[in-house]
Amino acid sequence: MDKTTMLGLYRDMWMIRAFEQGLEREFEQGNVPGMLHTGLGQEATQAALADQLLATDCFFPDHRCHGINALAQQRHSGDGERIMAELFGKATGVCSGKGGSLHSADPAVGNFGDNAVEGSYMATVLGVALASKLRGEPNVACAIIGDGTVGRGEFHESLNMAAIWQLPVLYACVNNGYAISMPVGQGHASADIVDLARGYGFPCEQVDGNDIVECHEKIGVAIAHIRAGHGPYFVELKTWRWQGIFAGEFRPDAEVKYWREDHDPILMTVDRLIGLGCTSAELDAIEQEARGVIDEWITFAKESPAPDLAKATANVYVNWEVTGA
Ligand SMILES: Cc1ncc(C[n+]2csc(CCOP(=O)(O)OP(=O)(O)O)c2C)c(N)n1
Ligand SMILES: [Mg+2]
Repeated sequence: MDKTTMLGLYRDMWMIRAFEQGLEREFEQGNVPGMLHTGLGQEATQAALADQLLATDCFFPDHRCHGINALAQQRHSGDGERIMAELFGKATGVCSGKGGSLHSADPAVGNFGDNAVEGSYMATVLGVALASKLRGEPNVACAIIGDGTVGRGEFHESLNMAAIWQLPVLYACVNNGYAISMPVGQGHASADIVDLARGYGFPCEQVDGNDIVECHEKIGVAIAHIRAGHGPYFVELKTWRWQGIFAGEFRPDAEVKYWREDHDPILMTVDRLIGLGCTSAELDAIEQEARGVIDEWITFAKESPAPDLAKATANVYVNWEVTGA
């Protein structure tokens, strides 16, 4: 990977990390309603996807995808701050504050939104993919799912139908080792999810999800394959989330140290960039710039008005206003 591309991805990873850390801080102060699941530690997976999915593609983010949502919003619409405002439940959010973390969506930038029911969009993604195929458009429909979703029936139904119909679906499985606190090897027949996907007969790849170069390259190969009309592709991105679902750490100290210190996606990229001749000062400036942008987004979100109560039932369904009970 050339230095310019890597620096761009380094910046994107800092945008994600700063976004999540800022959000965590605000959440602890009671400024962010609802629950909070962050993508801290998984920045490389999201930066690599955001860099290569187009506004004309579609992606279904999971509950840790604030980063990809914000990058797609910023890249394709120039208003990433509206994802932050959405998380704060404000009228300026992409869903006017009604979506929050799990239902932030903006199809204009390719973001088709998450769903509180894990795995449900494994079915929906097929419809978007089928529409692209019937129209002859070279678009990719991407489902970003956690390892936990693999236990749902929809996971297998989706892979099966995508294979039979040769649909343009990218399955990006973010295997962070746990669903809630269940280790992946205890919840599934294989700790390597790629083993379970291979039986459906389309290309499957396992990737170090914290290595931005490998992530970017392998996702690029998958996207090129799908765009060329060769059918679905499955990528397992092996990573680790900093955050548990609940407060407190349940994982062994050595495992925490390995992932947070020795295999941190940002620190790994620093080593590579220094090797390419970048200076620490240059890299610090990129981090500070990202933090500055995110601080502005947080200010925007905090200063934005709350949604108008009188419009609480508007746009709940497309073209179908809900009238009072
Ligand atoms: C069908 C369904 N079952 C259970 C839940 C509750 N739930 C929310 S997150 C989660 C674990 C998801 O694990 P994984 O997919 O590995 O994602 P991670 O949180 O590790 O990123 C569960 C079981 C849900 N949202 N939907
Ligand atoms: Mg998981």
